[in-house]
Amino acid sequence: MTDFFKNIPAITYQGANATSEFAFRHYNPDEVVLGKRMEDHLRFAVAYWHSFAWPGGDPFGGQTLDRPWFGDTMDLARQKADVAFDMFDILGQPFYCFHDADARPEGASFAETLRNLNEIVDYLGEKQQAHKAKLLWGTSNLFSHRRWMSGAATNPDPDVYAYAAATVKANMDATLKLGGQNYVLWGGREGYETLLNTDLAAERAHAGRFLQQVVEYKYKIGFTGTILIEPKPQEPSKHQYDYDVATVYGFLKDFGLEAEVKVNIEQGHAILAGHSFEHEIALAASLGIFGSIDMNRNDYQSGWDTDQFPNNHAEKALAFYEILRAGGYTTGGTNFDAKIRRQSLDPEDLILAHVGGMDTCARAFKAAAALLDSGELEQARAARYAGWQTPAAQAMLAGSLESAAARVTAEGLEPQPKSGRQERLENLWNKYV
Ligand code: XUL
Ligand code: CO
Repeated sequence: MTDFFKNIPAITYQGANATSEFAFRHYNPDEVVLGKRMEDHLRFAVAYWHSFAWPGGDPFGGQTLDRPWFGDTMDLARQKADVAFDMFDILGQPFYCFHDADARPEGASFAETLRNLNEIVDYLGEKQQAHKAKLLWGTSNLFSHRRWMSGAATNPDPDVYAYAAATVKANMDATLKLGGQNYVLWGGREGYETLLNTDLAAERAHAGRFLQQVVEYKYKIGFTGTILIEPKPQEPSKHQYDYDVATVYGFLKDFGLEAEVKVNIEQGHAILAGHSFEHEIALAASLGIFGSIDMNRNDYQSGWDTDQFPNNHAEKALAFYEILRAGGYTTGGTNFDAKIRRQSLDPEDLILAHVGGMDTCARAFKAAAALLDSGELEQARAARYAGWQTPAAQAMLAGSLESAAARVTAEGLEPQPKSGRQERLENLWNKYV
């Protein structure tokens, strides 16, 4: 154990009336809900980048967080991993996620960067052996270095496509080696700043071919995890090709990948796209491409991807309801793609941000599970659509526009509007949250 988190106890479940800050009030990993332990339902993960690699900058100011492991040497990278696994232990985290660039220093050449990556991956593998936390997903940072400024797979320069391919290959190898359950692609620079200099059709075609190559490579190396695309409409690019779940689904269909690739849905990204988090989850589930979530909350006023820790359980319950309704996670999980505020300097802030986030999710999850288990909402929904169970309605779907029209005259149909009962359902919802 390093001394970064010294004096911080391991966090345990102490119930809603716990007096210590360092306690779970709602997250009880061993509590069985709907036939499964909460830990196995929620599958929490820590994001390496926000917690251990982010210096606290914003567009107007630089580093505020002082961490003893900041720097570019392999020794510091190992120290960072030590502190990370200390935190996973304190929180009892079952999973973590990382980009290559979060964990290893950049080398002077691709070969050196790869050597650094492989060395740190071996070290992370040793840490995983000795600790509980395992890898939920690996990914490549194809957005921070200046070589990616005009895109990775969508770059006008084919040499950058090659560099992106080499980078993703290395990180898929790393993810396989660490037993990662998913591999994520988020295309922060896969988009454009201005259409004036952009061949949109070519860029989209290259992105599609790249993703096909990723899937081909997955089979070649025997990676049995899930390939996930993380939609986001913009930021850093003005427009990103993986705008939202609907756009990604169209893209996957276009390139024959809808059975191969699923989505990692982030709350803040959904908000930026003008959707609710639960909308994106429900849509992905209905299309058979729901994979995993990045859990955070956006500031509703700033319009930025603020990546804050969730603290509104009533809001998150809507998301967990859709996840449970979809049958829960398979390889996916709840990754806290969330960062403390830049004024939150203390080691305690980092731990307690996660404690609060986990408790918020657990509380949301339990409310959603209880409502789903009661069947009350699903019965109301089914009753609203009951008319579609009749043979006449089914025959109409199998028939034509004319046969439907003929029914109107033959049966003298005059549909009578019925209440949508929204407020009654909202009251029902409030009974559970
Ligand atoms: C950026 C974002 C990324 C992805 C992984 O908005 O969410 O951190 O989750 O690259
Ligand atoms: Co994310």
